[in-house]
Amino acid sequence: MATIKIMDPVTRIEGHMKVEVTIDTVGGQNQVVDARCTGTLFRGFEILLKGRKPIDATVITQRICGVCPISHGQASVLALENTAGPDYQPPSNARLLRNLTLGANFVQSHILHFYLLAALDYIKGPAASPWKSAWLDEKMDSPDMTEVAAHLPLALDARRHAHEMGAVFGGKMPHAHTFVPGGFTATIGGNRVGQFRQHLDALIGFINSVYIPDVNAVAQEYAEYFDIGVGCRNLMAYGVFEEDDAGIGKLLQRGYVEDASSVALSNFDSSDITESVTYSWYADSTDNLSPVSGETLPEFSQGSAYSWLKAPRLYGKAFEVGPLARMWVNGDYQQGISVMDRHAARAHETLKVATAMRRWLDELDGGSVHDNSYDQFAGIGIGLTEAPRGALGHWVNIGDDRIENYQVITPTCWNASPRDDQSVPGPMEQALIGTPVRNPDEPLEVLRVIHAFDPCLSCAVHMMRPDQEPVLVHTGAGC
Ligand code: NFE
Repeated sequence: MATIKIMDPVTRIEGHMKVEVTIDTVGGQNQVVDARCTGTLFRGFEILLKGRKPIDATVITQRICGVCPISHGQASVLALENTAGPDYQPPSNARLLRNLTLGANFVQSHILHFYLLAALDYIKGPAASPWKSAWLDEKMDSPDMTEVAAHLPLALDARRHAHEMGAVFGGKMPHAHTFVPGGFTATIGGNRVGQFRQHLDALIGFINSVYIPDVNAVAQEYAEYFDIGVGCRNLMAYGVFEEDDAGIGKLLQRGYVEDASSVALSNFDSSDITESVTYSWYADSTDNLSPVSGETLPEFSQGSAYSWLKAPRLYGKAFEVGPLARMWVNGDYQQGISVMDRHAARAHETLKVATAMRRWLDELDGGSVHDNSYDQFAGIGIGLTEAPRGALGHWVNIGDDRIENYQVITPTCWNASPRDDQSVPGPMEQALIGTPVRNPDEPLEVLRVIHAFDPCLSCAVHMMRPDQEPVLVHTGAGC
């Protein structure tokens, strides 16, 4: 008989998510046969940006999240600059300083994810908060997993290096105040380049000698997870880390693949994206709008809707985004799509970005960091970039020097989306279906699938209804 299990909230993710799975016996084995992911809070940043000065968008949207704020800063400056036309270019130094600060944010986020959010599904942490992990299976006691566990304090130190590195040109972390349309406001004077390089050298040492070997060790011990959590097999990236001032060449290219094709196509733009709200708590009139004309009209009701996340679709189809999608589209990692492939691709991306940062430091010169001819722009602007968790887009419409409309589609909206108007489940829901479960009363394998996506519901949705108490339902230790 089928069992329905609800995890609310799912722990060791950022933000608040409920996951409901139906478990049944298939071919003599318990497995997930249906899944629903729910963003339980409403974000609303789109509404509070209306009527603001355009330049405020960069400050305000960074507050969407403390883990990937630099990506929101980058997306907002790209959107604002795009209102001046597709050819607008800030100075080269601004491009490099943005790359370096965003790169620092990627590195800290990926290290945070593996050691603090995901690894504890495979290793036994010290018996003290915040490490304490549930006992999931006997493999956690293996010598290799015990060695990974011993590296947790090193990861904390590495993450501190990454945050301090980001603050060198960001002014502070997590929310930098040096990202502005027209350029950047930090200079490369003093010993900033030297300080940045010191942190970077330490981090590259950690990534090479600890992080990648630890991911490899977990992947070897839990090799069955190369076959679990496959999902929709469609992968998409907007691309990030501009390598030229025109913003065309990127360290990680734009593109998409369907059905895990090895050849990525890049001939899409944001007009090919729509957001379905058939299963989301938004007005039906906003169904399948392009974000250029998107609206945020919350309408909480029961009906068939079950999430505050909308369901973004490219060409009407669900696409997974994130490090694996980026590395796949770029041709850097195409070994497979699964729980372990997501961890492996993320670790290899960390090294690729950190290595490129050395080159961007060398490319900085004594030229300007800001285009002083920059003026307030008007009209529609689109900023497409990547956050650590995947493709991030900001869409702005400016009239009379005020924001008339602002739309944000975050990576977690792509990955943790509910069903769309065709009732097709979102990428994470698809990845959960088929997951083998040892004990249906404690479906802890489900957590490993969810954590591999590194969802951030803070980015996706935010505000709660103050008239209701949060409900905590857990299926067992670790959930
Ligand atoms: Ni709150 Fe974020 C990233 C963005 S996820 S972490 O990475 O945008 O949706």
